[in-house]
Amino acid sequence: MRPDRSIAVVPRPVSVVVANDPFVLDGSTQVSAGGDEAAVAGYLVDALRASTGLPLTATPEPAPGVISLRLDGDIDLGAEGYRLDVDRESVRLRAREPAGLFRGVQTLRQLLPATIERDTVQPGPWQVPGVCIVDRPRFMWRGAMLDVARHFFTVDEVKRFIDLAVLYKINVLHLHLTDDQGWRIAIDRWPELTGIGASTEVGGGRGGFYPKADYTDIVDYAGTRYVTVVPEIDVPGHTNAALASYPQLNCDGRAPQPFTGTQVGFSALCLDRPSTYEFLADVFDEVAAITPGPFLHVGGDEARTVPDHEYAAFATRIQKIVASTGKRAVGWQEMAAGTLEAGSVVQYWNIDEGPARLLEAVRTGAQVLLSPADRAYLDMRYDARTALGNDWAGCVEVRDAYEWDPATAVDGVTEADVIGVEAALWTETVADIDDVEFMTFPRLPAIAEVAWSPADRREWEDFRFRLAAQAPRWEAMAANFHRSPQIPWT
Ligand code: NGO
Repeated sequence: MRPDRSIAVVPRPVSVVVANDPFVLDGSTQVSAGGDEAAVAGYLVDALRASTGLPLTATPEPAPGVISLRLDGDIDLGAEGYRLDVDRESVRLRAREPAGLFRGVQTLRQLLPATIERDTVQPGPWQVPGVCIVDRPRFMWRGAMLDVARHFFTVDEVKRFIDLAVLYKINVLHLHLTDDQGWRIAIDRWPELTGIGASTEVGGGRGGFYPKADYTDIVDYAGTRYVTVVPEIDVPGHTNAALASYPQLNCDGRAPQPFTGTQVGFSALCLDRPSTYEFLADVFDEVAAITPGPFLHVGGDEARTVPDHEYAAFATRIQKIVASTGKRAVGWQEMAAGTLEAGSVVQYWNIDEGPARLLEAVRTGAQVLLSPADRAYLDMRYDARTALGNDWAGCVEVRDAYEWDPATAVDGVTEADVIGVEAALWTETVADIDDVEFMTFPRLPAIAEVAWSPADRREWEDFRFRLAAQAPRWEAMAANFHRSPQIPWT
């Protein structure tokens, strides 16, 4: 494969041909879009205005010297595919759905000079190479998980995380909302979950939670970027914060102390008390009501104190509770011990467990979401010198995050069984947004390309150079990142 380093787009598009003269934005450039395209056009204008200082506006009129966005039913590239044609006269972006236009806008951003990402006026020139790009994702689920339970992150920080992720065409934000150290989402019928359960975090900090309006704010913001929020309420293990809030969830009827350490596997809801199921029905009902997306994540990982047969029965039952809210259940791979509902998604993470349960899950029709910890866990150290992070799955450098294929990651699980790929940032050691960015970049773009680009378009030597070209963009956005020695940064 001959690397075309002049077109440094990540994830690599399905097809790129450089055929024409470049387009240059100037004072007469307009953005043309109809009513159905207006939202994405507005986003594009906002993205271009601050740094170019150009008087760009979105107009419904086709005009010369134009960037045009058009929905077009004949663009047969799926719900997120797009076609981008650039020549000296115009930039034409077409897609069947607004989400496709939005993904195409991210490509356009990356074709412009990195200074386009600054928030003050820059000199230009604002040249877009004369390309014809045809593009569509390999997998429909291209996720990023943020653990807001071990350390709490504010609404603005979560929005920042979304904004950085969408540049790489991530389309799912999985929020790990509850764990031993904190319960982060308000539940009206169980107010102490946040009254008590949200009051701390790892290391003993003040914690925090999202009132429903804040959660809705995040969901709406994600929606304007065609990102689906998948909320996770982790049960029956990882529940010390809930157990500390309500004595009746404990088998001995006594609430434990809040937990600010980092051990896992010690807590579990009392599975033979009726109050536990009232609690679960209320919680999933309230979370479903404020979640427009089709999925609720039930966790299910590491319930080490629950006997196997009780766990299996619970895994079956919790999926029924989710189904009764009209949503599809997602669970960590342990959930496959239960009987899987049609439409359930099993999230693979634990590389130390053999494939048997996953294979059984796909035989019964479940789909697999891939987050193998030695590839897709953003909380693993990059190398032995990384100050932050865990290392139970080894060190995960950029190349490890990049060089694997979803169709062969688990023996016997084929491409058709895979719904997608998700990078997971656990935050035991990640305390603020600078840390989040450091662990996320540059590995999230690597995972994003695994999830988006066709296997035969992915090649490490080529990726290294395209990834290096992202650094000036992160610098322009004041985003922290790890200067991996594997990447030829300039
Ligand atoms: C495990 C565990 C999490 C930890 C994480 C750290 C899963 C699914 N459960 O992954 O609680 O935070 O490892 O890497």
